[in-house]
Amino acid sequence: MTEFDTVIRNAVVGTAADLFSADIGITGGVVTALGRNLGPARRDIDAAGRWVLPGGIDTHCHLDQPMRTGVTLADDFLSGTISAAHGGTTTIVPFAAQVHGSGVRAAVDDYHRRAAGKPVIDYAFHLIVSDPTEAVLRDELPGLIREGYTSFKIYMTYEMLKLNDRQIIAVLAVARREGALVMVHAENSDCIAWLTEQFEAAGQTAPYYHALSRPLAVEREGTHRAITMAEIVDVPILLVHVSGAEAVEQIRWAQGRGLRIYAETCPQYLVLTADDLKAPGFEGAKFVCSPPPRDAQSQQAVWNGLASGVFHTFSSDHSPFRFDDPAGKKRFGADAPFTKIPNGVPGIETRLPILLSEGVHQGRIDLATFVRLTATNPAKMYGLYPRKGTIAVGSDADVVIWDQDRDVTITNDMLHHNCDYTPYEGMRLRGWPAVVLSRGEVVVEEDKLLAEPGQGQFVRCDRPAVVRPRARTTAEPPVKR
Ligand code: DUC
Ligand code: ZN
Ligand code: ZN
Repeated sequence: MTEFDTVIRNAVVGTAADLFSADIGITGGVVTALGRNLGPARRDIDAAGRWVLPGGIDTHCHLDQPMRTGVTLADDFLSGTISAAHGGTTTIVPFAAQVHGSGVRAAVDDYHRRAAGKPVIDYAFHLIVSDPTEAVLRDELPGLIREGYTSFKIYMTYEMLKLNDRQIIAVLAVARREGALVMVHAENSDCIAWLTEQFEAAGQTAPYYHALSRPLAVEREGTHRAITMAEIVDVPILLVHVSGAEAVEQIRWAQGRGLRIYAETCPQYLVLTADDLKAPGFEGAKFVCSPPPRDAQSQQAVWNGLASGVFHTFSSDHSPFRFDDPAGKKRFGADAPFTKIPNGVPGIETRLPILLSEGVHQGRIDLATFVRLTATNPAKMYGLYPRKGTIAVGSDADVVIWDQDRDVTITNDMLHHNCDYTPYEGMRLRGWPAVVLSRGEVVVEEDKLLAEPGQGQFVRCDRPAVVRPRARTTAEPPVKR
């Protein structure tokens, strides 16, 4: 008689806390036992000598998100999740983006339609709040938070998305009252606009000037202002895609003062620099994203922050625009000014291998930190823990068996996104996922997809533990009801 659906045998199991040898027993999609010499199973997977880690959770990626006219994201919920799964990610949290003049609930309905029948791994949604009307703040957000959409992103820049400080404070107050987490894109919009005008006037419009139009100070100021507003409202926030040494310094300063400031960074800020935007011809457009990649000093500051706990999550910010495509980076031609180049780089599949190779194998972070940044903390920050983000009895069997010493040279051909380039072309890595299980089902085995479209399930997020209100230290601000 079989005791388990599947047993992964002889695993070297890594969690955010421990590294231990065990068999992993799985029944009904859930881990039901961890121990030595587990009993018979319908399926045995031998993981001898391999690191077996929680499936990655990518809490910042953009799939099938409508863009400005004529520009499309290359990945939808099928190609995006297939790519994610091949890279060891088993849960994604992309965005349901509010369109100006329309509601947030309408966005949620729209994105559920976009996803229907497609994902091969589990998914939740963050909201993007771009138009915080009275109805959105009073009715829609509280209702949606109760229904499992417990985090929302707000922008300090981008014309159709940005909020002013008064609006940001109003959104933060709702988050505080309802127990939601606000993710902040922190860049000073007016400074970017002024710098951009100067470069345009001087005819300096090549892709590299994108980086110069958004210098460290632009991110530093936005970061400080976001921290200040969070402090005034007394609510935690998470600063997304932190790139520069000066922003890291602000976050470290705030954390040192006891503020609940959380931070995310991404692979592009570890292994790319602004010099990549100087590539010949229009090639630099491949690396145009916001904030832009920085320099070696900022890379080091970000690595230090990953190792020391300044950062809590490591996401891809996967924003896949095809390069040689009139609906992608070349929407306005192969010599378009940097202001016309869609912002974003693809990276949903390469996120974990880059961090494992450059971080763990290079000795910059340990394996527990890798797990914490890529799975456990994302689950905790967004209310998915302990169902997701760990290997423990009772957790979903979202598990990656790594071939941790495999030599890999990244080429776009080996990736499964629908993009025609990767910014990491030619990069040599050590380690790649060998077998990926989502709720106990093998979805990828030795580079072969075994999942069916629609196999991934929508998961509701609880209110994250990190945002539960604590006693105020200053007078309660009046909150409109
Ligand atoms: N910047 C963002 O804020 N989002 C998507 C991609 C990018 O470069
Ligand atoms: Zn952003
Ligand atoms: Zn983004």
